Amino acid sequence: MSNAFVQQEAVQKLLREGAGLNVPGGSERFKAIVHRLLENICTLIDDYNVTEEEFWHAVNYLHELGGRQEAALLAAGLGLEHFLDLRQDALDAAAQRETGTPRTIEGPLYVANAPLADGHARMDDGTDAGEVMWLHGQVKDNQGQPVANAIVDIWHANTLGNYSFFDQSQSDYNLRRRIRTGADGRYSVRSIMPSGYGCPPDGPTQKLLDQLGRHGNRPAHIHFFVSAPGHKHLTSQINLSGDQYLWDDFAFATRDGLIADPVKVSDRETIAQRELDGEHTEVCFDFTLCKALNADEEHRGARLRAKE
Ligand code: MBD
Ligand code: FE
Repeated sequence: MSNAFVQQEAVQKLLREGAGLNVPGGSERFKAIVHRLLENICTLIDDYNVTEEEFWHAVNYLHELGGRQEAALLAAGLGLEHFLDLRQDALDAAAQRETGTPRTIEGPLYVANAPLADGHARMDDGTDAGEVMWLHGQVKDNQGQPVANAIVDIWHANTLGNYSFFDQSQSDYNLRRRIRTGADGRYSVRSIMPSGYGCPPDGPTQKLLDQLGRHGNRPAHIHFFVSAPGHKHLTSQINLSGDQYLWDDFAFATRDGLIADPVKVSDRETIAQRELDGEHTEVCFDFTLCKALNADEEHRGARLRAKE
């Protein structure tokens, strides 16, 4: 710590007392973390000569963030959620674990318990005149063998970049489905092509991004949770190639190995087979799951989620 003021005994005593280090009770780990946080904030204030006006502006910003339920959105936008992925990747590499499909951030817009279907489902309610998307693929293990009884939990935005539940104009669970794979490990859905997402322009996240000279846009993407007995839970997304924000995602989720190329389908036999009316866009993406080392790894980590 470079700053002399924060090092003064009276300040150090205040930080210890603020974090409850001088009293019994509470959690040792939590106390240590809060102590570090307080010291970091005080050092920052001192190093940058943060004014009292700026300090209370920041406090009020937290109120705004909570009031608009955007704390998790900001965590994604500041790259903190991606940092957690990079850190898990590094831990996996250090443990020389096998790699499967890359992980990438969940984001703040998941809703639990979407309708569950075997093998195939239609995801859209038919009210959005978006281009029909036929999304399909196979869940495999590290030996390339199909994984049966995998749950592929899929969610994506509509043509306005909005997600059902958070966008109350959409029907319940629109563009949200869970598909259970059969012996062939395959999943397929009929849906509509999603558009990219943009942060609420009047919200606190965008307000902060503006001050950083950054935009708040994401490329068109589709989220997945993929889980199966004996396999490590995967949280990931695919990005659709051709999007102007493909490598300029405000949430830093784009990764090599997670880009799918949409293909126009006009073959009449394929159209008939899929019981579609005509030309549509096909998106194919396979997943490779790693073996779980314990039962915990089979499930997604705890996090406050809608309807869970
Ligand atoms: C999204 O759709 C999203 O996936 C993330 C991470 C942040 C905001 C909107
Ligand atoms: Fe998203």
